[in-house]
Amino acid sequence: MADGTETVTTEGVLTDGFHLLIDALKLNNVETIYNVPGIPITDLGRYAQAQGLRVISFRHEQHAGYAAAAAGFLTKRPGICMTVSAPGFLNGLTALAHATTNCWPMILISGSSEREVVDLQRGDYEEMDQLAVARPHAKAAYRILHAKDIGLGVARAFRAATTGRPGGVYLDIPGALLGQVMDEVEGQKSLRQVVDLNAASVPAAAAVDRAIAVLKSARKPLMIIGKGAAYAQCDDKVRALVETLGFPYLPMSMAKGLLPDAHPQCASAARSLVLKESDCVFLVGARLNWLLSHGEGPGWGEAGTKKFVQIDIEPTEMDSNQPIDAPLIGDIESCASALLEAMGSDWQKPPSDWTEAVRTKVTTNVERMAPKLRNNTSPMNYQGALGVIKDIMAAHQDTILVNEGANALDQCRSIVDIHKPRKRLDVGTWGIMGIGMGSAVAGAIETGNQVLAVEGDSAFGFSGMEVETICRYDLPICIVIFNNNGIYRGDGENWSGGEDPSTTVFVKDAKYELMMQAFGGVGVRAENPDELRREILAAFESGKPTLINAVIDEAAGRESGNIGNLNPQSVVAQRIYPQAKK
Ligand code: ADP
Ligand code: TZD
Ligand code: MG
Repeated sequence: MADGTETVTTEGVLTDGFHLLIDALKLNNVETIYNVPGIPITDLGRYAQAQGLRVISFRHEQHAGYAAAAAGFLTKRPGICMTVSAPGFLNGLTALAHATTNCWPMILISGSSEREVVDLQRGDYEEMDQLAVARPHAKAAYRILHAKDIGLGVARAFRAATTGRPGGVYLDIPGALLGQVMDEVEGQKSLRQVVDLNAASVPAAAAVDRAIAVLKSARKPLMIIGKGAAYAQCDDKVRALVETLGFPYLPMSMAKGLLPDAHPQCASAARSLVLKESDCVFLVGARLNWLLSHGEGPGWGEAGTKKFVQIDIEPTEMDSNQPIDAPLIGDIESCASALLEAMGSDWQKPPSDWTEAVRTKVTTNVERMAPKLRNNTSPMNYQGALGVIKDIMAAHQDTILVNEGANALDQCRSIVDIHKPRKRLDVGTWGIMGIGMGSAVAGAIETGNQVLAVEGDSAFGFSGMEVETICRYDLPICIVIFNNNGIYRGDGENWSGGEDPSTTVFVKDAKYELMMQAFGGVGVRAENPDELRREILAAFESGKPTLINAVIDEAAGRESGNIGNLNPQSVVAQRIYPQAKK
């Protein structure tokens, strides 16, 4: 300098927590972060974008989180969600718990306030002990305190999210960490790339022999394929296993399309028959949880008459509901390979009286349903509207179908066939509303494919503001709202006779299409199946954000869709309220 003093330049010499974190994510092949900005992570998002990551900003953290969870399912790598502290973190935590419950890898990175202040509960800006709050809802939870540990923390998060049964991992980033500096060269050396992220887990030979023996002895076998098998991304192996075994199979909802739903062994349309009559059930990446009535009750036939074989990567899943006669602990690809090898080339397919009985039932039920799917009424009922969507999905098989609601969910799941793996994103193991727009955004971003979101009007409301996000990123997402003016039905009454609407009904004939128009997308109304078909096809043609307000008969739905039996019953209601139905 002119005065002769020397300036120590730090440029190129030092790095900081912001950049080490970004570099650590990039080193582990992260391409996209789903986020909502704010203190202390606003600049982290800006710098990440500047460093070539795609940073998708949402309007609410829950939807950024659901996007990250869905990304984990679609890609078999942790989806990344980034939030601010306390309330932003809590908003994202719902999605992290959802990812853990669904066995999907996800990492929630939340900024947090000053440790010194938080830990003495002195009342900081957005004060919360986030690590403690996250722990019970996550597969693992870590906090990084020093810049030199960023590589370690990120590596632990990646390993925990994916290894064994996948799940959600929380990574706590105190704001002060981001500003910490360290030598650039040392910093780069401290970063780690996780090797063999989805490591194989090979089943023991004795377990394979035991499984083969049980499968061989079955006279009326059934296979149930769950979303763990879709997640595993060994589609050819699963298909080979199904076709070599020759068993009828039921796909759980997000396993639909792993084999095309029109596959001759698919028994979805004979679900009651196969669950009740089968003598051996082979579970592949599916849990015997509430979605399968825990493997018991009248729908499962006489208790104790079935044998169970199960493939799962999580040892403690075995025997969690029914006794498992032949547990195969390992990843699906390794287990399927071992079974196929042990079965050899002369595997005896199951007795044809069983497979033909199942096939006949499927054909009869499909034929019985067909005319209902051409129901051309206005307003539409669920079948008429879903008949259109079934046709469109058959003609556009790469489309990602997002689906939530009650009737809008249950009827869509059973009517609309899926033709390719991982093309259906829905409410998952918890059966939650609110996954819609986050899943739709992830579907579009992670695959580049057209997305079709079939949404109950209530379900849509949980994430509806994200239509702005969809318009902002100009994503090829077509939202169809099944608008029946409410939750389950739109014709509920206030049993007190008072003026407030019933607890389950919404504003009649709401103009949801205007929400999309407000942000520059296409918003239209469809009153009959022909209009619905035309508008969906126009949306696919243009690739523009589109919202179709599909008018559904408000009396068409059932209480709680297909799961009304889960509602607790009041012993006095029948006596007190004349309106209460049996
Ligand atoms: P669904 O709801 O479709 O029935 P679940 O979520 O209940 O499916 O079950 C998925 C199961 O798949 C979980 O028990 C999980 O541990 C298991 N799983 C996930 N990935 C793999 C894998 N790669 N190999 C084996 N099992 C897996
Ligand atoms: N909140 C959350 C997070 N998840 C839930 N599952 C619910 C509430 C309860 N719930 C259901 O289980 S379905 C549903 C709610 C509120 C909405 C059903 O109405 P819809 O669908 O308009 O989405 P249909 O077609 O009218 O049945
Ligand atoms: Mg509704």
